[in-house]
Amino acid sequence: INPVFTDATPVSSVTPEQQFLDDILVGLSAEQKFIPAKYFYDEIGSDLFEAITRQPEYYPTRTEIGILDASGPDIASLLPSRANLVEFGSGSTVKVRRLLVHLTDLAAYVPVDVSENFLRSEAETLSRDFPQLSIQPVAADFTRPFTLPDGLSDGAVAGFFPGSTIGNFEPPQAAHLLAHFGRVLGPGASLIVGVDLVKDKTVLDAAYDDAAGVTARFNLNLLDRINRELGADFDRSAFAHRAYFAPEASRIEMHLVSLRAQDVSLADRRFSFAGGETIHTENSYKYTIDGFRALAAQAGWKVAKSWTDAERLFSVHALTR
Ligand code: AVJ
Repeated sequence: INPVFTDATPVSSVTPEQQFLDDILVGLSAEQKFIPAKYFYDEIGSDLFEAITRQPEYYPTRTEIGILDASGPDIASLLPSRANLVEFGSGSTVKVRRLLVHLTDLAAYVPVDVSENFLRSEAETLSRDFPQLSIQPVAADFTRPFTLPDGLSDGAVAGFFPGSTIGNFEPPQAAHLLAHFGRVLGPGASLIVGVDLVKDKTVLDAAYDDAAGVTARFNLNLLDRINRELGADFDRSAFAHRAYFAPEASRIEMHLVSLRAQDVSLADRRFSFAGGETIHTENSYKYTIDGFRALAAQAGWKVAKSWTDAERLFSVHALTR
């Protein structure tokens, strides 16, 4: 299975390496230093994220899977027959498999991901387990305009955006992204979205600072990655992981804290850190069910149905246009 390259994304003249360097230089030059969260996911970072999802404190993944298993028949009945399912940022196929067992008359599954190799290998294993399903991967950045493959059935199109990835965007950007999904999917589309919920601060803090230190390694891997790929000289032992729920913004913030005053060199530049100064590495917004429904409405979607677990830890929403 070869991924289709979307032609709607303009060919950019900067290489991914150049873009990575530019983004890090911009982030380290800011008053509050920051690194875009998308850079967590090199090969080591992706493995560490998988390990995070197995930590007892990290409830989102297993809770969302439980909701998908329970609501699967309901979701299947909401989708029109012979629908095409488009997953934004498909990554591993663990979650969509839980839906696919219920969506037995799906016309095609369209995984969309920037990582072409991963996309191809995941599509191949999936096609072994669902031999009747037409799988049509698209190698694209889902935040940018792209076109769906030619030759999808005339059936309606449904989007799938699990994992509370929506929480990594500032709420106005999250609304823009939901509206963008509506344009990509077209008129009459549905969208199934997984959204993490606001809850007790101690539960949230623990989920992003597990006792085994896996999330800490995930966060610190950013510095190793910058050293490896861009030739910087970060001393990772001089930084510490910090993650906490900030209730005013309703978000988890992750930072790397400089444990002493120090300088770091990168591309002939030096960046100074005061002791205690931080690099902001991630935001993970948490919504109430009504708060997320309002955001979806703002982006032009109607909320068909919302599901949660018994402890109200996580939510899944079916939206329609
Ligand atoms: C799956 C990207 C939404 O915010 O919970 C997990 C990433 N960061 N632990 C999340 C993450 C630290 C995760 N997302």
